[in-house]
Amino acid sequence: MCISRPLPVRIMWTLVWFGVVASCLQFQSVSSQTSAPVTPCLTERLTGDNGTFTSPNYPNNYPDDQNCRYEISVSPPKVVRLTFTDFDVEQGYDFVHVYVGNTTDATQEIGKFDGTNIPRPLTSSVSSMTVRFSSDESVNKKGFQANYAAVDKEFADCAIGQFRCADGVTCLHAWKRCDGKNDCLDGSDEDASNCACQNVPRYLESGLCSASRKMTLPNPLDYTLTTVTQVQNSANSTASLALPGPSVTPKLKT
Ligand SMILES: *[C@@H]1O[C@H](CO)[C@@H](O)[C@H](O)[C@H]1NC(C)=O
Ligand SMILES: *[C@@H]1O[C@H](CO)[C@@H](O)[C@H](O)[C@H]1NC(C)=O
Ligand SMILES: *[C@@H]1O[C@H](CO)[C@@H](O)[C@H](O)[C@H]1NC(C)=O
Ligand SMILES: [Ca+2]
Ligand SMILES: [Ca+2]
Repeated sequence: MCISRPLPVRIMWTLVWFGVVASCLQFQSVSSQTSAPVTPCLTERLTGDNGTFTSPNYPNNYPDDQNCRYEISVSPPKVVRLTFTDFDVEQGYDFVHVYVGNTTDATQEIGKFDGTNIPRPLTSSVSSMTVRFSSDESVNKKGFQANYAAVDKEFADCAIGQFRCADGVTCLHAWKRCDGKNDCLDGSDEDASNCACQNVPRYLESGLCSASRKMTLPNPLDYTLTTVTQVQNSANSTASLALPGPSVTPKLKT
């Protein structure tokens, strides 16, 4: 850092200050002369059923100011499974983002990684996945290496009290359904045709409908129940009556 302590004699201090400023300027011009020219990375399209890709220059350090995009697409109905095999990205400044589909829209992001921990394997719910790598204007690391493969989609077996998104792989707390906010990447929890409010007893009201003493079906107690009568007659409904206190979100005895 270009900082000096004050000296007791004022004239000395002034001289030292000019000396420090001059050496700072000199240092800056030297460092800007020696910084490497920026090579922008191109979008890489990966369309085989499996493959490997890396950050630019791997296994040497990646350059500054990168914004690389890797578009992976496999043959439907297969989906993409991504496995990192090496990972070293400047923590807090450079990042690897992973998105479901051929997009870098923030709403489709399923992971954002930096540092030196190898990220967990990630699986897309559709036949495409996009990886983005960004680096800032200083400090470079080795980067990453990753494999991808076309795999069969594994449908989630969501528990009672959960909602399965239309993508078939994501389970949410059922109270996140019809609450006015997109929680499924595909927005299926807010699908208006499934969010009509139904009249139910006060102890069952939830989410978007709670102001009107209504709830949506399938319901947070058991998403296999599709009518209000089924909900009211269910053991879970009876059980929830026995719970203490008012509950905006129906709870289950555990
Ligand atoms: C990758 O694809 C090739 C040819 O498409 C195939 O022979 C190979 O078994 C695949 N490897 C894996 C790990 O799926
Ligand atoms: C992704 O979308 C872009 C723009 O729509 C298109 O040009 C590109 O070919 C797509 N990539 C893949 C792998 O399908
Ligand atoms: C809620 O319903 C599920 C499925 O019908 C059942 O397995 C579970 O035991 C019920 N829970 C309670 C507390 O009754
Ligand atoms: Ca950096
Ligand atoms: Ca929601």
